[in-house]
Amino acid sequence: MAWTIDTAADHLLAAERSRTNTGPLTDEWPELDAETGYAIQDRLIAKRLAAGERVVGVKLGLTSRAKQERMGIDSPLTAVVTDAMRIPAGATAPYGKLIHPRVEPEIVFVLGTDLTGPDVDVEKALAAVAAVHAGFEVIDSRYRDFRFRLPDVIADNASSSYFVVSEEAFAVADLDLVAEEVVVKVDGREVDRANGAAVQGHPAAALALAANSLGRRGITIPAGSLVLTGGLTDAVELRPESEFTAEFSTLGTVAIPAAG
Ligand code: OOG
Ligand code: MG
Repeated sequence: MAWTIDTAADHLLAAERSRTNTGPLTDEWPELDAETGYAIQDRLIAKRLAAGERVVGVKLGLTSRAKQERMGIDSPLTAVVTDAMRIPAGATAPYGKLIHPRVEPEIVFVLGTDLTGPDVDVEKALAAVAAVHAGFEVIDSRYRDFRFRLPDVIADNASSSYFVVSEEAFAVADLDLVAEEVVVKVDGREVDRANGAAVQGHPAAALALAANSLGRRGITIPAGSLVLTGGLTDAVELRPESEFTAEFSTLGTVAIPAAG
């Protein structure tokens, strides 16, 4: 079968709804490039919006060395987050809807003003930030064994599934975002740690990267958007019988409790 932007978007949405994973698109569509990957991502999001979802922000993927090395891709990417992907702080993950979930700690920004690339630097990015939160992202690739190339993961909206954002908000001026540390624990035992420098040297550099790459596609990140700046550590397999916590040095703790 010859793939099109539309059939690829439908295929990924069907895989998500039916919880059946699939081979990477590039296995059958070797000339698929990043640009067409974004066209598939746009189509997939348009279909989600047509079904009633609302865009609430942007997520970055593969912004840290830990994530890039694990996934074998050294280029960051952007994707879209909707209201349907948000789970309330303190709730467990919707395991019945997930294929092979993993969880990763992220620093999350809320924008106070619009941000438009392509000339955004760290300083401009920080000036647009109204609040900073601790986040935990649940990723769930539609591709078997999380095996994909860059255009595949762009098309699959960067493995988006769910995310949690802490309730408490902090001002940029009250934080050292580069030094901000996170410890990831499973059932109270540390499995990984990193600090804000892990994402592009500075979480606001990740925000600038998102604004600039979206800006090159003519897209502004509007005021009020959430921006998930990317996993600080490698992602950890998410299991219903365990409790997962990301304990940030200043931003506080986000947790995904055991199910049931
Ligand atoms: C791609 C999603 C990456 C992040 O924060 O790096 C991502 C993946 O690892 O499946 O969300
Ligand atoms: Mg992520």
